[in-house]
Amino acid sequence: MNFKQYLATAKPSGAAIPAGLQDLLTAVVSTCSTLSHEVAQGALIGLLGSAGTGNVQGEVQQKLDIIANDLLIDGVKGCKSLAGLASEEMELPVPVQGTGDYLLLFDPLDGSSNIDVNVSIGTIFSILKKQDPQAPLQTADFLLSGRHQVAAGYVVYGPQTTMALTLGDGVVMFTLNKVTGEFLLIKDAVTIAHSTKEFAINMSNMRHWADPVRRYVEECLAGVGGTREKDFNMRWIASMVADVHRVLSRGGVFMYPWDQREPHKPGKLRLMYEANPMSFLVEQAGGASTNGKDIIMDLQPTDLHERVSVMLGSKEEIDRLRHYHS
Ligand code: P6P
Repeated sequence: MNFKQYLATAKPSGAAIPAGLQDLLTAVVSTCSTLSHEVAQGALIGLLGSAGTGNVQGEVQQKLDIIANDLLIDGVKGCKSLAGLASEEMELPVPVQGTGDYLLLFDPLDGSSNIDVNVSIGTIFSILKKQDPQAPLQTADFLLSGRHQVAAGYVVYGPQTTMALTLGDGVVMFTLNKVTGEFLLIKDAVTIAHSTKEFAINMSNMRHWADPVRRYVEECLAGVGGTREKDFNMRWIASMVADVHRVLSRGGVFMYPWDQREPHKPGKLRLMYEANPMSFLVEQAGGASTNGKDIIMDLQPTDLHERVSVMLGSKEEIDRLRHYHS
């Protein structure tokens, strides 16, 4: 089954996918197919390296960051149901139709520091239902908790170009057939095992972590020699899409927690277009996602680009982390 057939036949929670949402998802996924081709060309078409500019986050933008952002804006501008969009790469939201049922948020190319070393990167997207479709677009329209998402997903540009998607009724995965340009269904009920032996975190930050995170990781490292009933393995790709794809594919825990390097910031990752869409996918696959104390999708945002501490994945481990934070 290809993506178009899936959209036409799927009935998440018993109802057909609204035509406006089908149109928007088709535009996003089609753009990601184009982006997959651009990413794969890399140096061949002069797309590696820095663009020499910075984004609203104060980060150096890679050439592909800007290309991905522009491709996504151009790809969805014709969607009649899309009131507006917001991107990691832009300070303010962009009106599309101004009115309409949906709001699109995205990190156009997450992990872009990995572009120049040929490591998997990806696009993360979240779709919110606009509370008052007929009212003119305002930034405040986007400030909804993750519970208001009607769809979320990512496309990882790796050895395969694979998409994970949830419409609120489980998680499905598609892989791009680069000959036909079609995304074909590969998994229709993605689940995360409640237990795992694998965790992902940037260990070089260990001395900066809060005590509950340090305790959890030290116990994982000690394994059966300590308080845990098993030994653990560690992974860190430094590309959230790739790390979360591994968690969705074989279980595990992904952590980018608050640390004291920038104590005034709650974390590194962004709530609206990184943590919330990934948390929606993880919860829909039977996992859990927390900032340590709260469930991430329950958080009420106050700023479009606010950051959050993120710990997500296999439920038993996330429950343990929440207990250590209580
Ligand atoms: P660090 C990529 O820049 C990113 O935002 C996430 O994709 C990734 O998980 C994290 O930062 C990696 O951060 O500090 O390990 O380089």
